[in-house]
Amino acid sequence: MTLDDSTLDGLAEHLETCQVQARDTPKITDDHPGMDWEDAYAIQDRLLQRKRARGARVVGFKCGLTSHAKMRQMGVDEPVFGFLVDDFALADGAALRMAELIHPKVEPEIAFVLKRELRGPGCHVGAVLAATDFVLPGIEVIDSRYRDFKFDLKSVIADNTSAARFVVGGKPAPVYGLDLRTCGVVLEKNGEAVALGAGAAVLGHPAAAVAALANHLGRRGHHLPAGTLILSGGVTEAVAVAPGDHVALRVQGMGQVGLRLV
Ligand code: 0L1
Ligand code: MG
Repeated sequence: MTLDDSTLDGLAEHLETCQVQARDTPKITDDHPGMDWEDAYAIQDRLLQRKRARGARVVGFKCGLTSHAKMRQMGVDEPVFGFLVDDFALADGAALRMAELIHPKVEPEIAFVLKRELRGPGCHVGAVLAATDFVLPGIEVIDSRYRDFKFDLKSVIADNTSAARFVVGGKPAPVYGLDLRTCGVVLEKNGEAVALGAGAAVLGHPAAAVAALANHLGRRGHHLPAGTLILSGGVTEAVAVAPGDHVALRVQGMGQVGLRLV
């Protein structure tokens, strides 16, 4: 750790204010270039404490930067992780008000819901599949608080990995009988397919991202309880949206889920 408590608190407050007021900021490492990984996750923890103090409840976690292409682009070799609270959840087909956000983008993801807890270190794809109740399509709405999505990795971790909203739905499916690597994913905007991929784009297998999350939490003394929802990471690049857009995600064997932007 390089930052003291009051600096960590101040940065968490600053990022949350940007989120609540839907205004952007230069990345925080501009003023704190010596910030380390522990500082970054400590700011994220403080962001969560602030939300909890106002009544928000943790409903799950997200994995970010899970595609090898995006990791190479960012010069990193492991994903980043964030939390999901109930305030972020939208109903299938709901209207998302753009005025509440800065510059949202949507990502097509495969979501997991656990029937048994997962604890790292030592978690692996097999353990994740054994602990999974079902998988289902999920659209993550990311909204970096950083101006023009310009950030480095430590800044983005502090900003809860750009988490803003999410919707899950479709036809939840048990993992037995599904090959999540070859499972096709189609993201449509206004009826047109704008991003296509398969589950293997996420670390070779989406369950590998969930295992990496369990191992990350294990190193920090936490675990994933039964019932946790996990967004395993974008299968394709993120897609920008505008008011009037309708976004639908179809995932092979799991039905579809959608959002309207107003
Ligand atoms: O969920 C994600 O993969 C996004 C991680 C943060 C980086 C970004 O805002 O693009
Ligand atoms: Mg994502």
